[in-house]
Amino acid sequence: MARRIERSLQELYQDDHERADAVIFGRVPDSSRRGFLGGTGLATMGAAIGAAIPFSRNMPAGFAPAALAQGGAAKDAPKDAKRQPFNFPGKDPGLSILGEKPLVAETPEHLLNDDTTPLAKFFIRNNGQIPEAVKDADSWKFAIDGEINNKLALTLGELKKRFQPVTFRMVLECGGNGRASFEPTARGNQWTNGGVGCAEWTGVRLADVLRAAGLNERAKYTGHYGADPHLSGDASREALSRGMPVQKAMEEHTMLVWAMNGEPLPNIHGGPLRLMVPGWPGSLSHKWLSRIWIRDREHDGQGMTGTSYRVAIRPMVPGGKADDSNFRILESMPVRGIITNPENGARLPAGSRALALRGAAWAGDSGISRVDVSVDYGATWIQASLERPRNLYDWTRWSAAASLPLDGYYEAWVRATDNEGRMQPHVAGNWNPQGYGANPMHRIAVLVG
Ligand SMILES: Nc1nc2c(c(=O)[nH]1)N[C@H]1C(S)=C(S)[C@@H](COP(=O)(O)O)O[C@H]1N2
Ligand SMILES: [Mo]
Repeated sequence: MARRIERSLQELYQDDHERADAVIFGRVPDSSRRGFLGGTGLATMGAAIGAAIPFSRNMPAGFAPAALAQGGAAKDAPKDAKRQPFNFPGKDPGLSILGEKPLVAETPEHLLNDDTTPLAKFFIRNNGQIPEAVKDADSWKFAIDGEINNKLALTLGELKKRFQPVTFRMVLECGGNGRASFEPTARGNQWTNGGVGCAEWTGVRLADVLRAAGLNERAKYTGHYGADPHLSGDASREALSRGMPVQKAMEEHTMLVWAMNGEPLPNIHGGPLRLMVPGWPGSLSHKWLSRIWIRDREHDGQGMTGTSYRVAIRPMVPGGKADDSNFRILESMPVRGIITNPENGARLPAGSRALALRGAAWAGDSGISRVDVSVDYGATWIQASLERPRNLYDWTRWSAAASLPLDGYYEAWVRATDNEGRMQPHVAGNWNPQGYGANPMHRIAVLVG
């Protein structure tokens, strides 16, 4: 009996959140009833989950339990698309495919439990075709032109010899990470939280190379070009061509990289040579990099105009029509924390009274000042202990322990705060048509007994 309800509710949640909420909770209640879940709703939900809910008194009304709520690929893709093992040489079969043409795959939160994300688990985001792997990496050609005093054309071999190599562990995050949490659905790949990874990047500082090129007084912005063909195969179109203000290009951690976790940069991650522009949308970290054009104005390449990689300045009506003049380019990424252990849906043996939680948090150009977790729907919070990041733009690993009074259904929530005091919200805010900047708290379902 309970099983049948569970299946149908799960389907209902996949198809129509709002209706599922209405079935479980009754009509969306007025604010005076907030925080109280009525008798029949609670019974239905307990049956659906197959367990008692010890902290049900704290559940906000209209609340979709993490055990039933579906996000990401499930929203758009066929129901079982997310379950298909990912089949790509050198990659973990547990990655979730968000798109095949172009190839896009995210890393489920529980596969981000390593301090340094292994190459096998690192997410993939392409806008165009994947170019063929280069055999002799050191002969790869790269040029800088535009508003500079000395035109620069170098091979990767020359780049390695001429400039001082550096290694930093840094987060690379897709600008659309978190998009799946927008309501109504925003356009683009439905990333949950897995458009992110934290690797050790080896290369040279872009600033050193730009100093050798000699930026002139008109130099204002970069424009990036790479070797990946447009999806259509049309040679006159770029798969992607984004850029950044020269101030960001001159930052100490902005790099030209040829190695990842001590290995030659894999082709799928842009080898032989890519940009690594930490803290800002991943789209700036151009793969298969062949050219940087130094411009006297904001770059206008593929991905720079309209509402691409832009967020609303004044909030707009969710799902409404965008006024392009109300948009600004997304620069630093917002604060985000995730639980990487245990996995969503974990089952602990009956009688377990402690829950050990582990995760990661990061915040664009900022750092993490604290991470809090809750196992009682936000009524009380436990401050996590933080590990010291290795360098700027590294993520902060955190851990926390919560006690569980009884057997039953729990949710663990995590909420990270950046160095400016900005916290993750409960739900995605500042809706925009292409879905940037969604960073609601991450939550997982845990069943004891
Ligand atoms: N040449 C090229 N560079 C690119 C892209 C692309 O499509 N083509 N995608 C960008 C985007 S949107 C992201 S999020 C990152 C993803 O890097 P990864 O595939 O190594 O994880 O690469 C960026 N660099
Ligand atoms: Mo991206």
